[in-house]
Amino acid sequence: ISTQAAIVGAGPAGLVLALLLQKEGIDCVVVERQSRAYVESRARAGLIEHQIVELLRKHGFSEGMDLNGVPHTTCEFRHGGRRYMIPYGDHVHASHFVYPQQFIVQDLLQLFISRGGIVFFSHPAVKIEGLESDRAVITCTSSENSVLKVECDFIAGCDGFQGLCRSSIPSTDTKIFSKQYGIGWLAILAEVPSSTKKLVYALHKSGFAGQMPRTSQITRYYLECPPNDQLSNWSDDRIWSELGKRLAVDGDENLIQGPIVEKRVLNMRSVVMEPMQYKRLFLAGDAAHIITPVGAKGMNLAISDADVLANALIHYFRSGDEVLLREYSHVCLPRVWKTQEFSDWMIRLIHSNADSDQNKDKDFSDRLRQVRLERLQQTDTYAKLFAESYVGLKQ
Ligand code: RFL
Repeated sequence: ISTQAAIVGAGPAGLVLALLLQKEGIDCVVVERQSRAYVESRARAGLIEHQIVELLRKHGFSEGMDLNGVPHTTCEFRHGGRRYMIPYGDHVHASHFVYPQQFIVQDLLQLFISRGGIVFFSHPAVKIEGLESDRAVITCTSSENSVLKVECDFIAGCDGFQGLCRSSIPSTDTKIFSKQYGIGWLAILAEVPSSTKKLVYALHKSGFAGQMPRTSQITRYYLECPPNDQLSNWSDDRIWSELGKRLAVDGDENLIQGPIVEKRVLNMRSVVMEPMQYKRLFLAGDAAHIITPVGAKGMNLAISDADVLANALIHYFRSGDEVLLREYSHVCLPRVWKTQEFSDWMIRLIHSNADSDQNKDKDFSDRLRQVRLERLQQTDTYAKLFAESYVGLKQ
């Protein structure tokens, strides 16, 4: 088949891009490695930045989020048995939305398909050719062993960090920047209401613990652990006991225990590729950069890239002018790096071992963490800077 823009990947980046192009009458198709049921149930992110909420609303993609999402304006840090409430929304007059990623994907897919959009599910892209010629070609396979060839003017590589698109770019034409923090997180999904409606970051001497409400019945928890830790080290009993210990503060903490439905170990690392484009191939979202989940930014960056790429493609198909396509990386990367800087700051705030695993340094870092929390509570300008990055304002 032939189209103007072929989109690889039906995650948040690929679907927002598909809808924005569809809205402007640009012909596009999406190819996706997994089945529809799989992508619609993949629970990952949950925190949507203020400017992404505005973007989804502006284009009419926010019905589900507006009905079922929950606005958040305060987060809570815990350290040394004390709570530090940060009313970040008040500092910048803006709020986050908590609405799980799988629901966003469901909403976007439903909208795109109901408007006539085509998604080839269970069709992994296996080969990309013709990037240097007039038309590029993506070859996909399917479970029936049939082959689908998609010929197009441009390819949007929205296929995540493990996808094919980034690896189709010659390594001599790009530079990869990466950082490993030497820290692991056990990411847990539990079918329980959270004990508080706020996002909680607990800085404990046994390691970080996080409590992030997702819906009234589902909570995401995080526990710091060694990188590459084995899941077999984490029985449900041990998880609840560590959460109880690390989240404890003076007062009324009541951790509600219940079924744990998912657990996985994430290694804290960040990667950025520059530029985010090669000839007819443009990367968006996790395909171009990944970020530690500390500041809850990955999905937000992915949607922001999709918006920039959609504008560039729409401009090109209307006018034949390639200027915005040439500018794509230059427009996206400053935001990506500002977000990486914030995430790096957050990681040092909530971990005492982000720079070194030596215990004497840990004590020093711990004092710095305490000062940072006090300044967040007491110094308006410091808190405002945090709030701007955390809630995600236009930068
Ligand atoms: P996705 O969502 O990975 O989608 C890529 C899609 O491409 C498909 N694909 C292919 N399709 C065809 N052919 C191939 N060869 C293909 N290879 C791959 C995949 O099947 C998939 O459907 O990338 P996208 O769109 O760039 O979106 C990125 C976000 O998903 C990611 O950054 C976030 O989930 C990160 N993240 C968070 N981000 C936030 O903004 N806020 C959060 O609160 C937040 N929490 C999280 C997170 C990520 C987590 N994990 C599991 C890493 C919490 C966790 C636990």
